[in-house]
Amino acid sequence: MKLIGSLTSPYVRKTRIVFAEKKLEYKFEVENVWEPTTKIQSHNPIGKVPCLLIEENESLYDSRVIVEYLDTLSPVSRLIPQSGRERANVKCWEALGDGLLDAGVTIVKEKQRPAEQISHEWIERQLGKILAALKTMSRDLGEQSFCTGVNYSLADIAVGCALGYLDFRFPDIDWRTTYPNLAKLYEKLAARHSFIDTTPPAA
Ligand code: GSF
Repeated sequence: MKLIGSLTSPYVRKTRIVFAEKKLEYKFEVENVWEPTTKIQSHNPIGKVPCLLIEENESLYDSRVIVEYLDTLSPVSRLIPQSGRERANVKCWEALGDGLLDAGVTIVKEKQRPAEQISHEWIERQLGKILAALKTMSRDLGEQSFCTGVNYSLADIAVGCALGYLDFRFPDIDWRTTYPNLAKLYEKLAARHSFIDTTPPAA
């Protein structure tokens, strides 16, 4: 399998962490999808990474689809419960982490527009989503060891990638002071090899 991605994308990071936790082999191809010469659309018509090539002409895209597939490939370290409410809960945590990322990526892109075109109202709206997501993460984590209780799961990976992205792109958001329980969780996650090996390079 070959994963197409970038070293800075938090969605790609989530996928690489799952590869590592599942102990699955893969090749990693770095692709800059913002270059006009990118060939990403021959594998993913939406033009985004991560994109997983299963065969030369067979691809899977969207990190949520890829990680769900990877989890079925090996019984090592099950990351998503098989069914029911438990499964939906883990996927909802993932949606929360990814939703925070979507808002963050939107802000980063908005700020790259020419100064006179930047909408501060739009940025504030996205910032509101980030802050609301953090509040919900902290409330639902409570004093548990991991997002859904005692077991490490995809929920923790998604939340860890979201918090890591805030450190990377939004160092002014002091989520550690506001939410010490998230800081405690993140400290545990950041010590895992899967997180250490996928830390984004300094901006
Ligand atoms: C989001 C992927 C994404 O936005 C997923 O895979 O989970 N829901 C998708 N990827 C960005 C890179 S980044 O900001 O992480 C991307 O490839 N953007 C290219 C574009 O044309 O929007």
